[in-house]
Amino acid sequence: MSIPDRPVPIVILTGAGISKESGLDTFRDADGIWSKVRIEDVATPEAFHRDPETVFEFYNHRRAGLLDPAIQPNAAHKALARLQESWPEDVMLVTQNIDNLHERGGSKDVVHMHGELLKARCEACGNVAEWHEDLTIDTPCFICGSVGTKRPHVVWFGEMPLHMDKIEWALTHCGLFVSIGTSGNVYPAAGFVSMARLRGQAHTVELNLEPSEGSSLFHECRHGPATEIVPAFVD
Ligand code: BV8
Repeated sequence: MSIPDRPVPIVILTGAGISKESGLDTFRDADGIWSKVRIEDVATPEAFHRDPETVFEFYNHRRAGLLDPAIQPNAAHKALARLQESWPEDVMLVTQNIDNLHERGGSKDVVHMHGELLKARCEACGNVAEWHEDLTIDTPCFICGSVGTKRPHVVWFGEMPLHMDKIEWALTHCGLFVSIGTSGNVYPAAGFVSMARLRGQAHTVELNLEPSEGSSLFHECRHGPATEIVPAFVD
């Protein structure tokens, strides 16, 4: 694995493509999630305000799907966990994904910049808790007791991604930035490669099934299924 000789953190960004071979849909592939529902109807604060039931149903369906025992971490998730084990202080794993397959594959301290499907948040008290059941508008907050204030702990379009200060710091100090399984369509994640190159002089690598929107911005691109190219890159 081409790691610069400077002892600086490695930053990895993953997207839906790393979970595809585990059985979870991507978003922008031909059969992707956004080919079945519109972002404006299910993944914006306006949609939630206008029609919470539809938004709850969208995430309840995905949550139940993720909890299906057939959905398991794959060789790519496990390879990244091995990498973290080899470089415990030097790897920051940032994911756009809201699934928990990195954790179940053995990764620690996963930075979920778009939130987590198996967590719910109370807008009244801010409490974030593990949540594996269906959410409805009537689900009370078991911390403050408010009703009508629970939502999926997910970052919608138009909302600020989580942990951006920590991510931007790592990008400006890393020697290696690796982007895995993302189409490079969604910002600010799609801009991370430029941030790593311009402010951090990192070596940048894209591991994806096919060239992404931002492929030309990377020093190195390897294309193929994540379960093949990620272990090959890590090991
Ligand atoms: C924000 C959670 C500002 C929900 C998601 C410029 C700068 C800043 C913002 C913008 C900007 N331009 C536009 C924006 C607004 C917007 C945006 O980027 N819109 C896009 C559509 C143009 N961004 C935002 O709104 C973000 N917020 O900027 O806030 C702000 C500032 C101050 C104050 C307040 C706010 C928030 C974006 C987060 C939205 N939430 N996820 C949920 O999951 O339901 S994003 C959504 O796209 C997905 O959830 C996913 O996380 C994300 C990225 O998708 P990918 O992971 O890349 O998936 P995709 O299907 O696209 O690609 C899969 C790839 O895998 C493909 O390339 C495929 O080839 C590959 N693949 C397939 N199979 C395999 C494979 N690779 C390997 N192996 C395989 N087997």
